[in-house]
Amino acid sequence: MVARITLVEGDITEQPVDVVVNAANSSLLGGGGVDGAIHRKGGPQVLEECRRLRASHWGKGLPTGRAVATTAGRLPARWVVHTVGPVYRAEEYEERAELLASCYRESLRAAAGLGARTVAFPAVSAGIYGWPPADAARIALGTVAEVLDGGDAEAGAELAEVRFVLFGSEMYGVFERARRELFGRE
Ligand code: AR6
Repeated sequence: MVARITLVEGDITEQPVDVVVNAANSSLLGGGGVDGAIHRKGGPQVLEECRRLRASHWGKGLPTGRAVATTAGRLPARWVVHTVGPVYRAEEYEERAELLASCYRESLRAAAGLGARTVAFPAVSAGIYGWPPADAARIALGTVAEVLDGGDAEAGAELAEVRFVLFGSEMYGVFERARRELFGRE
Protein backbone atom coordinates (compact mmCIF):
# COMPACT_ATOMS: atom_id res chain seq x y z
CA MET A 1 0.00 0.00 0.00
CA VAL A 2 2.83 2.30 0.83
CA ALA A 3 3.97 1.78 -2.76
CA ARG A 4 1.17 4.16 -3.73
CA ILE A 5 2.94 6.97 -1.87
CA THR A 6 5.52 8.73 -4.02
CA LEU A 7 7.93 11.57 -3.29
CA VAL A 8 9.08 14.12 -5.84
CA GLU A 9 11.07 17.30 -5.55
CA GLY A 10 9.34 20.10 -7.41
CA ASP A 11 6.58 22.66 -7.73
CA ILE A 12 3.09 21.45 -6.91
CA THR A 13 1.54 23.93 -9.36
CA GLU A 14 3.08 21.95 -12.23
CA GLN A 15 1.61 18.56 -11.30
CA PRO A 16 -0.89 17.07 -13.76
CA VAL A 17 -2.79 15.16 -11.07
CA ASP A 18 -6.51 15.00 -10.31
CA VAL A 19 -6.20 16.90 -7.05
CA VAL A 20 -3.60 19.35 -5.78
CA VAL A 21 -3.85 20.07 -2.07
CA ASN A 22 -3.31 23.65 -0.96
CA ALA A 23 -1.84 24.58 2.43
CA ALA A 24 -4.31 27.44 2.86
CA ASN A 25 -5.37 29.59 5.78
CA SER A 26 -8.86 29.76 7.21
CA SER A 27 -9.79 32.86 5.20
CA LEU A 28 -9.51 30.81 1.98
CA LEU A 29 -8.54 34.05 0.26
CA GLY A 30 -4.92 33.24 -0.51
CA GLY A 31 -1.63 34.04 1.17
CA GLY A 32 2.07 33.34 0.77
CA GLY A 33 3.97 30.09 0.25
CA VAL A 34 2.28 27.33 -1.69
CA ASP A 35 -1.10 29.06 -1.29
CA GLY A 36 0.20 32.15 -3.11
CA ALA A 37 1.71 30.00 -5.86
CA ILE A 38 -1.53 28.03 -6.39
CA HIS A 39 -3.66 31.17 -6.60
CA ARG A 40 -1.18 32.95 -8.89
CA LYS A 41 -1.06 30.10 -11.34
CA GLY A 42 -4.66 28.90 -10.91
CA GLY A 43 -5.98 32.40 -11.57
CA PRO A 44 -9.17 34.26 -10.60
CA GLN A 45 -11.50 31.28 -10.97
CA VAL A 46 -9.99 29.54 -7.94
CA LEU A 47 -10.28 32.68 -5.81
CA GLU A 48 -13.83 33.27 -6.95
CA GLU A 49 -14.85 29.75 -5.92
CA CYS A 50 -13.13 30.21 -2.57
CA ARG A 51 -15.08 33.44 -2.07
CA ARG A 52 -18.31 31.62 -2.82
CA LEU A 53 -17.47 28.84 -0.36
CA ARG A 54 -16.80 31.47 2.28
CA ALA A 55 -20.09 33.20 1.59
CA SER A 56 -22.16 30.02 1.59
CA HIS A 57 -20.50 27.91 4.31
CA TRP A 58 -17.40 29.32 5.93
CA GLY A 59 -18.11 32.92 6.82
CA LYS A 60 -16.17 32.48 10.05
CA GLY A 61 -13.34 30.80 8.20
CA LEU A 62 -12.57 27.16 7.43
CA PRO A 63 -11.56 25.50 10.71
CA THR A 64 -8.05 24.11 11.11
CA GLY A 65 -7.88 20.46 10.06
CA ARG A 66 -10.75 20.69 7.56
CA ALA A 67 -10.67 20.64 3.75
CA VAL A 68 -12.83 21.98 0.90
CA ALA A 69 -12.60 21.60 -2.86
CA THR A 70 -12.67 24.01 -5.80
CA THR A 71 -11.85 23.51 -9.45
CA ALA A 72 -8.26 24.24 -10.44
CA GLY A 73 -8.56 27.15 -12.89
CA ARG A 74 -5.47 27.29 -15.07
CA LEU A 75 -3.49 24.69 -13.13
CA PRO A 76 -2.81 21.39 -14.89
CA ALA A 77 -4.70 19.63 -12.07
CA ARG A 78 -8.49 19.16 -12.11
CA TRP A 79 -9.31 20.30 -8.58
CA VAL A 80 -7.70 22.05 -5.66
CA VAL A 81 -8.49 20.82 -2.17
CA HIS A 82 -7.80 23.62 0.31
CA THR A 83 -6.88 22.55 3.82
CA VAL A 84 -5.87 24.60 6.84
CA GLY A 85 -2.89 23.27 8.74
CA PRO A 86 -2.22 24.14 12.39
CA VAL A 87 0.41 26.69 13.38
CA TYR A 88 3.15 24.83 15.31
CA ARG A 89 3.08 25.31 19.07
CA ALA A 90 5.15 22.95 21.21
CA GLU A 91 2.96 23.51 24.28
CA GLU A 92 -0.08 22.21 22.42
CA TYR A 93 1.70 19.51 20.51
CA GLU A 94 -0.77 16.59 20.84
CA GLU A 95 -3.85 18.56 19.90
CA ARG A 96 -2.20 20.28 16.97
CA ALA A 97 -0.53 17.11 15.65
CA GLU A 98 -4.00 15.56 15.53
CA LEU A 99 -5.20 18.58 13.53
CA LEU A 100 -2.31 18.15 11.09
CA ALA A 101 -3.21 14.47 10.63
CA SER A 102 -6.81 15.56 10.12
CA CYS A 103 -5.72 17.80 7.19
CA TYR A 104 -4.42 14.73 5.36
CA ARG A 105 -7.44 12.54 6.19
CA GLU A 106 -9.97 15.23 5.29
CA SER A 107 -8.15 16.14 2.08
CA LEU A 108 -8.07 12.50 0.97
CA ARG A 109 -11.73 12.14 1.81
CA ALA A 110 -12.57 15.24 -0.24
CA ALA A 111 -10.42 13.94 -3.12
CA ALA A 112 -12.09 10.54 -3.00
CA GLY A 113 -15.48 12.27 -3.04
CA LEU A 114 -14.48 13.88 -6.33
CA GLY A 115 -13.50 10.50 -7.76
CA ALA A 116 -9.80 11.43 -7.81
CA ARG A 117 -7.20 8.74 -8.41
CA THR A 118 -4.10 10.90 -8.08
CA VAL A 119 -3.50 13.47 -5.35
CA ALA A 120 -0.51 15.75 -4.72
CA PHE A 121 0.28 17.19 -1.28
CA PRO A 122 2.77 19.83 -0.18
CA ALA A 123 4.30 19.59 3.30
CA VAL A 124 1.33 21.17 5.09
CA SER A 125 2.29 23.46 8.01
CA ALA A 126 6.03 22.93 7.42
CA GLY A 127 6.63 26.44 6.01
CA ILE A 128 5.15 29.66 7.33
CA TYR A 129 3.24 27.74 10.04
CA GLY A 130 6.56 26.57 11.49
CA TRP A 131 6.09 22.82 11.98
CA PRO A 132 9.48 21.08 12.36
CA PRO A 133 9.98 19.38 8.97
CA ALA A 134 10.95 15.88 10.17
CA ASP A 135 7.91 15.67 12.40
CA ALA A 136 5.62 17.15 9.74
CA ALA A 137 6.91 14.45 7.36
CA ARG A 138 6.25 11.62 9.85
CA ILE A 139 2.70 12.81 10.47
CA ALA A 140 2.06 13.31 6.74
CA LEU A 141 3.39 9.93 5.62
CA GLY A 142 2.00 8.01 8.58
CA THR A 143 -1.50 9.42 8.17
CA VAL A 144 -1.65 8.89 4.41
CA ALA A 145 -0.39 5.31 4.80
CA GLU A 146 -3.12 4.63 7.36
CA VAL A 147 -5.79 5.90 5.00
CA LEU A 148 -4.42 3.89 2.07
CA ASP A 149 -4.15 0.78 4.24
CA GLY A 150 -7.88 0.83 4.67
CA GLY A 151 -8.16 2.58 8.01
CA ASP A 152 -10.61 4.85 6.22
CA ALA A 153 -12.44 2.93 3.50
CA GLU A 154 -14.27 6.06 2.36
CA ALA A 155 -11.05 7.82 1.52
CA GLY A 156 -8.50 5.23 0.51
CA ALA A 157 -10.03 2.75 -1.88
CA GLU A 158 -9.88 4.51 -5.25
CA LEU A 159 -6.59 6.28 -4.83
CA ALA A 160 -3.88 5.03 -7.16
CA GLU A 161 -1.17 7.51 -6.13
CA VAL A 162 -0.60 10.02 -3.37
CA ARG A 163 2.36 12.17 -4.33
CA PHE A 164 4.24 14.45 -1.96
CA VAL A 165 5.69 17.35 -3.89
CA LEU A 166 8.53 18.77 -1.87
CA PHE A 167 9.91 22.19 -2.53
CA GLY A 168 13.71 21.96 -2.56
CA SER A 169 16.19 19.15 -1.99
CA GLU A 170 16.25 19.67 1.78
CA MET A 171 12.54 18.98 2.29
CA TYR A 172 12.75 16.13 -0.19
CA GLY A 173 15.55 14.57 1.89
CA VAL A 174 13.55 14.99 5.08
CA PHE A 175 10.59 13.12 3.57
CA GLU A 176 12.83 10.43 2.14
CA ARG A 177 14.38 9.77 5.55
CA ALA A 178 10.98 9.76 7.25
CA ARG A 179 9.68 7.32 4.65
CA ARG A 180 12.60 4.97 5.28
CA GLU A 181 12.18 5.22 9.06
CA LEU A 182 8.46 4.53 8.92
CA PHE A 183 8.26 1.90 6.21
CA GLY A 184 11.76 0.54 5.69
CA ARG A 185 12.84 -0.20 2.13
CA GLU A 186 9.58 -1.38 0.60
N1 AR6 B 1 5.15 23.64 -4.50
C1 AR6 B 1 5.36 22.76 -3.48
N2 AR6 B 1 5.68 23.16 -2.23
C2 AR6 B 1 5.79 24.49 -2.02
C3 AR6 B 1 5.57 25.45 -3.02
C4 AR6 B 1 5.24 24.97 -4.31
N3 AR6 B 1 5.02 25.81 -5.34
N4 AR6 B 1 5.75 26.69 -2.47
C5 AR6 B 1 6.07 26.50 -1.18
N5 AR6 B 1 6.11 25.17 -0.90
P1 AR6 B 1 3.70 27.07 3.32
P2 AR6 B 1 2.14 26.42 5.74
C6 AR6 B 1 6.44 24.46 0.36
O1 AR6 B 1 4.34 28.20 4.03
O2 AR6 B 1 3.37 26.22 6.53
C7 AR6 B 1 0.31 30.80 3.51
O3 AR6 B 1 0.47 32.17 3.62
C8 AR6 B 1 7.15 25.23 1.44
O4 AR6 B 1 8.54 25.31 1.13
O5 AR6 B 1 3.23 27.29 1.93
O6 AR6 B 1 1.03 25.41 5.87
C9 AR6 B 1 -1.13 30.35 3.78
O7 AR6 B 1 -2.06 31.30 3.31
C10 AR6 B 1 6.87 24.34 2.64
O8 AR6 B 1 7.76 23.22 2.64
O9 AR6 B 1 2.39 26.52 4.15
C11 AR6 B 1 -1.15 30.25 5.28
O10 AR6 B 1 -1.34 31.51 5.87
C12 AR6 B 1 5.46 23.81 2.37
O11 AR6 B 1 5.22 24.08 0.98
C13 AR6 B 1 0.25 29.75 5.62
O12 AR6 B 1 1.07 30.15 4.54
C14 AR6 B 1 4.38 24.51 3.18
O13 AR6 B 1 4.73 25.86 3.37
C15 AR6 B 1 0.30 28.25 5.68
O14 AR6 B 1 1.56 27.83 6.11
